[in-house]
Amino acid sequence: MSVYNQYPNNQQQFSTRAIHAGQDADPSTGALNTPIFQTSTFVLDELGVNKGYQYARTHNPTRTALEQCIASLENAKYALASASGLSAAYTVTNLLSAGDHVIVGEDVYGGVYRLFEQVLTRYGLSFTYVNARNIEEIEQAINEKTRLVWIETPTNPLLRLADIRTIADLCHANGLRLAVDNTFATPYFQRPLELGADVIIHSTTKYLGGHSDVIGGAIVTSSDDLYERLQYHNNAVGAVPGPFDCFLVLRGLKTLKLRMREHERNAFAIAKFLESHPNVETVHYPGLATHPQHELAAKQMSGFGGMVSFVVKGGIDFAANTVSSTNLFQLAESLGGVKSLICHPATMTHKPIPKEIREHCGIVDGLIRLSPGIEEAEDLIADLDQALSGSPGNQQSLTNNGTDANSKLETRAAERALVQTR
Ligand code: P1T
Repeated sequence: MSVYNQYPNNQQQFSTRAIHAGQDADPSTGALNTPIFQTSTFVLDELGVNKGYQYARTHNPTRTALEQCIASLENAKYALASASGLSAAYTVTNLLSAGDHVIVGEDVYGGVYRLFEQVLTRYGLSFTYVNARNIEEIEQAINEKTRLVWIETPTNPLLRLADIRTIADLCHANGLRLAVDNTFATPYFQRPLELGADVIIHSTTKYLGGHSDVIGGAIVTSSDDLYERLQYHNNAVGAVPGPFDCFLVLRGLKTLKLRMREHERNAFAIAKFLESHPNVETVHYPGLATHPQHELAAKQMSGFGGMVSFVVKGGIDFAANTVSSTNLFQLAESLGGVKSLICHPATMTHKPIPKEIREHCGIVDGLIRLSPGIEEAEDLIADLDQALSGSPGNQQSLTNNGTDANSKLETRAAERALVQTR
């Protein structure tokens, strides 16, 4: 059998696999932990004979260990590690050809929207954005060019759900593939392939890595055909992670279950606190009985995840004031680390989406996204409580009117976008 992607032992429990799958002691030295194989190339035994590795863009043993572990956790046959969540998304779109059409759940991560709209439309792909909570909307968007349906569930940042099994059935009845971004739920809480999805993508930058110290991505499938084509493109395009980054994600996976339980516990406590706060208009958290898709969440997930978002009264001005006033919650993009983060999606993570589309989806200026870490819930709640104090109409804000606050945030975001394009 090839050294690549041996089908892991999926009979064992989740954490056992997180610690052991793909991670036997190193056969050449006995090292308990998978070493960081910091090498670009591998010496042949003789012409045409190698030890399973030839060139590190194609395969690297540290990466193989990570791929086997992620495949095992998703109950999948194969995983491919990628340089980032976006490169994983991009590699999946390499399955398509010019002229193909993709149906996308509308409130996806802003960077995915930017990849689709600003990059891939130039290559002749087209995208239709739908409310993926409504199966009829997906069905109506299918045309003879449609090849793929792309959903996030729960979504970033509104924590909306899509019914994976129902959508997978619709896709398969129409000869389409279903791709699910499982970054928010993680395989600890949701395994989309078991519900009929064809391919999963992850930003391993988030919960899988878990410590906000690495950028990475993964693609997961159980289809031999898809794996072969995805592996071909991963190598041909070359957006692969280095061995140290693979090591960091592999290290993070070992504690995924423990961390996800804590993230969820904190998210739950915070969501309940926010729900009864006088300055909060709406709370989005699938674990709350008031979440419109709470029942679906309970059915297709084994937990409700660690992310919470909420809309403050007072719009942009009070939101700007709140995100600038926390002490433990750090104002930053990204999510899924042990240290709590707070973010203003409209001017940060979802800035690439035009304002009218953002607002149509519900990503309003008063929306704040939280990624609670694994600090103590009572400290996190006290931090939010002091940040939310004051009156939404009359707070000491960054500026004294909402338009100014908005333009200040927009200017900062535009400056950042400029830096990013350099
Ligand atoms: O940042 P990267 O590893 O390339 O992952 C992209 C990505 C893909 N899918 C989802 C659901 C994501 O949330 C992300 C990245 N998101 C952020 C950086 C963020 O702050 O929302």
